[in-house]
Amino acid sequence: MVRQEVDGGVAVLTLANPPVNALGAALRAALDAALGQAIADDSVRAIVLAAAGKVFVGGADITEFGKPPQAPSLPDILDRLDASPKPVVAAIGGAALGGGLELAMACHGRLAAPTATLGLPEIKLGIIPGAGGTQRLPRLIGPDAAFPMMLTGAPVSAEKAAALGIVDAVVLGDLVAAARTRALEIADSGRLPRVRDRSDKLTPEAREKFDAQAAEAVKRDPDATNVHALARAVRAGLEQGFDAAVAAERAEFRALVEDPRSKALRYAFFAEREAARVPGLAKDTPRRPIHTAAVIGAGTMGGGIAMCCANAGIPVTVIETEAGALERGLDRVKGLYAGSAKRGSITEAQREERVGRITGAVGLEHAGEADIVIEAAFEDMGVKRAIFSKLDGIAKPGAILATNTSYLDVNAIAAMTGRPQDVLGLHFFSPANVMRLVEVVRAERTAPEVLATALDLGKRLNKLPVTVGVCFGFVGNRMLERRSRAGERLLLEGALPHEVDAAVTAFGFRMGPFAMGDLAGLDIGWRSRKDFGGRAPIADSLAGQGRYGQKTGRGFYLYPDGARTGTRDPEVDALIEKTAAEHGIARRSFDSEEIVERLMYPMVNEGARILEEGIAARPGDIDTIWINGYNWPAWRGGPMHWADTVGLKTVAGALSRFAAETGDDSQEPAPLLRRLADAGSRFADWKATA
Ligand code: 3H9
Repeated sequence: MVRQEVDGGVAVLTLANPPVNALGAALRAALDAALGQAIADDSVRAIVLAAAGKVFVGGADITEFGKPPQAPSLPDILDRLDASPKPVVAAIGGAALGGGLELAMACHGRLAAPTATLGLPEIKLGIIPGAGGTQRLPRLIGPDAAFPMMLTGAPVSAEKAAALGIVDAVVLGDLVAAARTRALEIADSGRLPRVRDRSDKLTPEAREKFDAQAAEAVKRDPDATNVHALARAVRAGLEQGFDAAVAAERAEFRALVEDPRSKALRYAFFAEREAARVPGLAKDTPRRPIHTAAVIGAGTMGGGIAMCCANAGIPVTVIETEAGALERGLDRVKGLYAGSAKRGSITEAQREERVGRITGAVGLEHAGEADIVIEAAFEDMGVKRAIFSKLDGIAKPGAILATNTSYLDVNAIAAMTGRPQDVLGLHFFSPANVMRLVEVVRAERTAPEVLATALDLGKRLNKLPVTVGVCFGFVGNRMLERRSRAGERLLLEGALPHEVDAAVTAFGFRMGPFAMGDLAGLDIGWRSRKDFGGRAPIADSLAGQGRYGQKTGRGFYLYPDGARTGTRDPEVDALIEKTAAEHGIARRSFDSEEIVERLMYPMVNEGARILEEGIAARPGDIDTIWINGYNWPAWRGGPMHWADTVGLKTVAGALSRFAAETGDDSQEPAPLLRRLADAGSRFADWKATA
């Protein structure tokens, strides 16, 4: 796991623990032994720490968290580095994250390749750095630069790391050779620079700035236990000696590993990666080459999808039925790119390049050359059927034909072509150029290589593709529909929109369902219910009065003078009361806990049906969809993980009660949920049998 080569007085230790050189027990033991050996070897004057593969070190092995500790620990290894009489230089060729950066910071020098990225992302896993990161980073770059970096967890580029002082230099040529030279220079100087000994960056101004940042962070996210812990750990380093502060950090880290928030975030990390593997789809499934794309429809969705292609370097033709719509769509895309360039999130050259990859055309016949055609036309079965039957005669043989439908039957769309094996759904989320989630809808006859190609394309587009089966609304919208229905029912039974929204934001969503409805436009659900059925008497009455939400200044809330946050409208309260009376429903009050249960348990129930029907392969896939497409709070791990933490017996019992109270049998626990609840089991233990 650690290769050792001694040459010219330098021992080069190369970590080789694919795929990301995570610092698991075996690698730690090998590294500790190799360091011990190099330090003891009289022919060695200096040591270089390098890594095989694209990643330097991806951090501690997250799978070991919560398990009995195995020596040597990472802090033990860092103690060895601190005590080393010989210089150790880190040659950082790729990502140095978490424990990886902590390891590098305990070395006496750090050089990075231009492609390296460096960061302490622990916060995203609900923890804080646990091997001196909260102490060494502030000593290297000042607490006022270190705290925001650890608070966001976002890595910095090699160039930025050099500018900040995290690495000594960026090396364009042979990184290991440069690290050898640097290690010998340090050995010759007779002085071992240790980050732990530095205090030059701990200036009164930097401390003051950090204090303000910490106060603000804690205020913004008062429930985030790890944000509080991070602030305390950094402060400990300013008030106590290094060793005492490291001990304080370690105690915080250990406590956080047991925090349910961290457990949920770690679960979500692995669920997201597992979602990339589709059961039964062989790894070596052949892929079709994708060099060019066509997007049908220049609306918000089509434009966003075209941008994703252009951003990934894929030339794309945007197709419309008439020149005006095309021009408006392309102008919108250009405007979005101009905005990004103005904000500095892309360079002017990138803007030009990306805009240059998008061509407009009128008429479906322009889709003939594309390797993949993504239809993003109006959400109407008739429109989609017509497009696909025409495409069948236009697209070149072997082209992948994708529909960006959010609800419709992809099997029926595929049946409009003589090549259903080439057809699947790619359900992007709005705005498509921003949202990472894509539901990849595998239809009955989609060929494995078409699915595999689409999944690869998703990654190329920097998306998070999750494979789902065909049903109305797939995974995300099908469950959302349950929540919407429950929301309407709550209003009739006594809750008011602002109470429901407050309960949902307190649960952790950025927005409640009614504020969200107003933002998206109440006309959308209204039209869709007209087309597909479904009842939402209150939302429908509002939409029927032309109260579409923010865009008309009135919906569930009032938005006077273009306000972005709504205020309560007594007329809506009266409408709700009147509608409840018409339905003969006696109203009562609900507390937030009950509101959350009423809204979320039916979603979990639908999730159970989705699993049993094989629409999603794993509970983790459902959770990945909800966290990344619907803003489910990641620290609650997604609806299925959350239900496990609540206890499935409790969830099933409550659903039976809702069914009895509302007379709605569809609230009864789904067979899978009931089975798991009766067995005292969890979704996490469930495996598909088919
Ligand atoms: C930490 O360091 C705590 C310390 O402060 C204190 C210690 C005392 N552990 O993402 P990918 C797996 S906390 C275990 O697809 P990429 C991953 O599950 C850690 N496994 O690759 C996947 O497995 P599979 C702080 C890990 O090239 C495979 O590796 N570090 C770990 O797109 C490939 O992963 C982080 O939070 C891990 N640390 O991206 C960084 N990392 O193939 C977390 C990955 O079976 N990691 N795996 O599904 C990342 O952000 C990305 O993996 C990385 C590579 C950018 C490194």
